[in-house]
Amino acid sequence: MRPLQQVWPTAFAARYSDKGYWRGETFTSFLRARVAAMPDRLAVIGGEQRWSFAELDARAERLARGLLALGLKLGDRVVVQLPNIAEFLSVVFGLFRARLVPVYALPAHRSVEIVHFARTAEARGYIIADRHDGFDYRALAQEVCGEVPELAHVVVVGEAGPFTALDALPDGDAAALPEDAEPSDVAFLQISGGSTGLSKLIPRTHDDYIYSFRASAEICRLTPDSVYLAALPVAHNFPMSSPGVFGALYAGSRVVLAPSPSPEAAFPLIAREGVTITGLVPPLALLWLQAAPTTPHDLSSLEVLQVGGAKFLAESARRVRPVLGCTLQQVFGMAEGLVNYTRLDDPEETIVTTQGRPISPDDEVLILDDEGRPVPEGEAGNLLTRGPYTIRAYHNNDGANARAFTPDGFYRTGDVVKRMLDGNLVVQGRAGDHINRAGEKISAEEIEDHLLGHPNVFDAAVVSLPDAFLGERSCAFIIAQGETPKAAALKAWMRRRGLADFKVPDQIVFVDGFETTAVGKVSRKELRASLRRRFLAQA
Ligand code: J2J
Repeated sequence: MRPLQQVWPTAFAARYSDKGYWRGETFTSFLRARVAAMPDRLAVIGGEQRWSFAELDARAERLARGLLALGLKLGDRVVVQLPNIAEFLSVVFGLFRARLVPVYALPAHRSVEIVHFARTAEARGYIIADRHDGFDYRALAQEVCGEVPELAHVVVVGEAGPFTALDALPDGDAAALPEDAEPSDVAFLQISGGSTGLSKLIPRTHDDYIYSFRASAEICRLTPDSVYLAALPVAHNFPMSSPGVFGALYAGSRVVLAPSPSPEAAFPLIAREGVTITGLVPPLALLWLQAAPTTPHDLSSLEVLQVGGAKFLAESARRVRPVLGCTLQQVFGMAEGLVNYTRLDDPEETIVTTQGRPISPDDEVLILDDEGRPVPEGEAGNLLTRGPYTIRAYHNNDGANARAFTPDGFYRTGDVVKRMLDGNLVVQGRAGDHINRAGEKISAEEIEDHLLGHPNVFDAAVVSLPDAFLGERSCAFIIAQGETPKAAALKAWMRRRGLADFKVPDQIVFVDGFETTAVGKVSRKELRASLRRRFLAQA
């Protein structure tokens, strides 16, 4: 098995420790510290479950023992695909306690994605819920295990079917629990938004990730009286760490897990649990703004609504305070590291028109033109960053690492931004060819590769189109061969292939041919841009 690493050069690591960003804490040590300080305080609410810090910790420890007794070994990777249920937290803290390494998958992922994560991470375990949202994850696990036999242990929250139930794990021995991890160890693998090709795995250490959510909790002014609602799928980096469930637990706040981010599911929880802060992607924020004026539920406890993952337009942003009676916080972050926030006491104009500024004084931000020269202050350019919680490399992916990182360790975000005089960033667009569909990033290349697998597809180019609700939707331009398939049949075929639903193109347009030049084919990038231009000009 390839070792998991995330290595900052010694001088940087020393600086980040000296400045107190990295404090030598681990997930296990911080949870234990909360248990010592406030054992009986309510920490996690999900469905019928209401757990104190002590109960969360006790459950995590039991799971840790059980998972090791099952046969998982120190350092093994375990794909975790759970919806927003309390067990998400007992499972991941249990994995940390056993020094097993979670690989976070989204509930929307299907066999194509899970097989890819399991293989790339060389995972030996897979933890799922029995069913969620009408989908049976045990059937998915059977399919995945057929392709990845190394995935020896499948554990199910609920009815286990042919697998092991989380509640029926063997009783493992407390003495078998390992010493706590080193703070510089990789704690888990997060999934990249997939800007080109398949998703990459992002190794995050205890040191760097805990810094990012501890500082985020401070920026969001979380206290033990705060109540954080995880509305988005909690495996996403945003609700996980900005400040997310981990930042909330770190601050001694309470976490409420919503089964769905819809107003119907979330509003009653806000009223019942006195939720003070939550985070949404822009399309959901719009739905909430639409539903709030007529809801019978009391939303007055809400103090902060965070919006991020995709650009929130100023005209929508302006409506948050008058409609919801709370402060908007824009969040511009990435699973690779850098997170920017507007601050709660910023002038309203800054809050509605910018995507905020970095967490850390040591987040280095470069804004460069295509030749790599700094752009004049206030002009748009490519954002590169380096800092105490931004990775230096993806897991086991030399090709991507050579493209995504400069020799001196800056991460090329692919985002085009400008910096205002007060240091706040405004996202202008991006250099890459992915589609940001309601905050889910889709690689054009990955979808094109799938489409090319269809016998009646000769060539395909996938582009983003502006969409009033989603922000962007995906459109596949296709040159057919033989019989032209029906768009609906092609979409159904992609789903059957085992692709997450959000990756199936929203729109399919059949064309006779693609542009070529005298010298041959234009680049994929130019081709996508020209198809998009031509389509929008005709619309
Ligand atoms: C425009 N684009 C944005 C924003 C992210 C907090 C919040 C979000 C993410 C996230 C995250 C944007 N305006 N406000 O991990 O901790 C686009 C950019 C960015 C990419 C990263 C967090 N907020 N984006 O969205 O890894 O293009 O992380 O590079 O999923 O989302 O996507 P992801």
